This record gives sequence, structure tokens and C-alpha cells, in this order.
Amino acid sequence: MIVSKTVRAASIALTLLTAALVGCDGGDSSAGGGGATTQPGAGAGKKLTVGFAQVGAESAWRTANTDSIKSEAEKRGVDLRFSDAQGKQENQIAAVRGFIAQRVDAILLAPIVETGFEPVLKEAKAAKIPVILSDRRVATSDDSLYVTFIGSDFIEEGRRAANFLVKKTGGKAVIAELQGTTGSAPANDRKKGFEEVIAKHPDMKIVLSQTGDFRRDGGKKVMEAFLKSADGAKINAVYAHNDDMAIGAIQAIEEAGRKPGSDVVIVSIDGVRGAFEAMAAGKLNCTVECNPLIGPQVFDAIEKVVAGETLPKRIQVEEGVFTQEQAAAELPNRKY
Ligand code: GYE
Repeated sequence: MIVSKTVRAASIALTLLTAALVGCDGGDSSAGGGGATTQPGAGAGKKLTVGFAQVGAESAWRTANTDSIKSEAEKRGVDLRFSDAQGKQENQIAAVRGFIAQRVDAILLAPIVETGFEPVLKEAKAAKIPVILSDRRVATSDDSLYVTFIGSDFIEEGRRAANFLVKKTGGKAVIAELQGTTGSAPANDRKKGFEEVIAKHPDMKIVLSQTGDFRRDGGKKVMEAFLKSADGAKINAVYAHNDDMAIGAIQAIEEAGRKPGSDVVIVSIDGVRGAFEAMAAGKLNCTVECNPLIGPQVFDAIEKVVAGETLPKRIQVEEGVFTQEQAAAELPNRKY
């Protein structure tokens, strides 16, 4: 179903429905979370200190996400210690260790990849510092290592992108896929959700698939290589795991003398301003919204945790789907 606008009530209903469908365990109060008890230095009236281990600045989505968290911290008078890992997990692990040493009240972690964070999360738990996962989750069998995961349903986003493509192509497409950062939750899940839907359509096939690391230059480079490959001439659809890579791919397609948006149907995820501009110009066909403006939800959660409240393990972000027809009207409303 194409959702024309993120109408609050409707999307809350959708969110609840989605959570139910994918079996998210919202409301599980048995899982305690990493030290969701009284924190040192977080008493009433004291300024809250929060360490934020961000991924980097790889995309317009990420920049909007950083701005949202920074500006909300400022609004609430939170002392935010910000670390940009520049896309490297080892930097992120070092940042979390640094926050533990500083005895911050809470740590906000946007894990670059799903695996490899358990040791440092155990250190935070031992230090009784609650960790909130921002936007991406980690793969762990021990969900006491974090308090809650606040983010989008990436599998559902992948399904929505595929559903659009099914409708647009009548279930016939030779697809090139531009994957996000290898090993990241959004890359894994967006692939999974998309493949789940196209598996029901025998005339839809992903013939080429490679990572563009969620970056515009990555999307362009990979698309150039795709177009030059043996299957290049056959590609009539692109599925990009984010808008930045789709925008890079659009450039590559144009440079190869083909028409993005018509010769090659393109669908991507995020809903950044650049995607709306590309849709309004007829070069991108659809973007599935992934809302980066989670600062208010993040600090609501942190304040509750520090106050000793128990949170659901999963806090969902609201989002919709937008097509070319809606792009011009929606463009002035876009905040990222
Ligand atoms: O889609 C992409 C960014 O983790 C949801 O990361 C996020 C993704 C987003 O680089 O643009």
C-alpha cells in the first residue's frame, strides 16, 4: 500500500500493526536492560551527561540524524559528548570505552555493524551505564546488554521498496541492487525484506548486487561497474538501500546515456530532500521513508531510563512511502 503522507494517527496504527507482524517484543518488562537503575550523577536537578557514538557522516540521512540528536540535547540542557567514528567500528568501540571512563549517565550507540560489540557492551553493563541503541541494532543473544533499540523497521522498508517495484514493473524486472554498509542492520534487513517480496515474482531477479557503503560516490562507482558488466545492458531496475547511493547511480546511468526514472526504474530508501528533488525531476521513481529525526524519542527514553523506569526493548519510528507524483507537493514539507 502506498501511504501518501505520514498522518500521525494512521501511522501509529501502522506502527503497532507492523510491530505485531514482525513480532517485536515491545513491552517486555522482564528484560532489565544494561543497568536501568539509579545512575551516579543523574540525580534530580543534575545535568545529564550522555555519550553519543555516531556512525559517521556517510549520507544526508546521517547528517540529519546527528543534527536531530544534537539539537534535542541542547534543547533539554543535556551535556552531549559526541563522537564521529568515521565509519570505523574500532573508533566506535574506543568511543564507548571513553564514555565509560568518563562515567557518563547513558551511552547512545548507533552500531555501524551488527556484530562485534558484545565485549564493550558488557563493559558498559559492568559499569552500570545504560546503553541505548540508536537507529541500528546489534545482533546479540543477550538483550540485557542494551536498554532499548530506537529505530525503523528495515525489513518492512525493504518490503515496501519491493512492493513498489512489483507494481511499477508489473512483476517483471532485471534488478541491480546497491547494498548499504556490509554487515550493518539496515543493509541486512533491507535486502531480506526486498528479497522476501520478489521471491513471489518469478520474473523479478536481482542480477547484480554490491555494496556502495551508503555513500553517493559508492553508489556511482558500483553502478558504473554494473553498467559496464555483461549484464549491464539488461538492467531495467535499481534498488538502492539508501537515497544517496540512488543519486550516485542516477549520475552513472545518465553518463552511460540511459534515462534514470524511465529506462531504468529506481527505488530507494530514506526520503531525504535530494531524493524528492530527483523524483520531481523524474529521475527517481520512489523513496521509502526512514525517519532520522529521532532526537526527541531518544532523549525521552534516556530520561526515563535514568529515572529508573523500564522501557520496551523496541521503540519504533514512524514512516511512509512517497512516489514521483507526490514529490513536488511534499518537497516544501521535507525537514531533512
Ligand atoms: O538509511 C543510511 C545511513 O542506519 C537507517 O544509515 C540508517 C542508514 C540510512 O547511512 O542513509
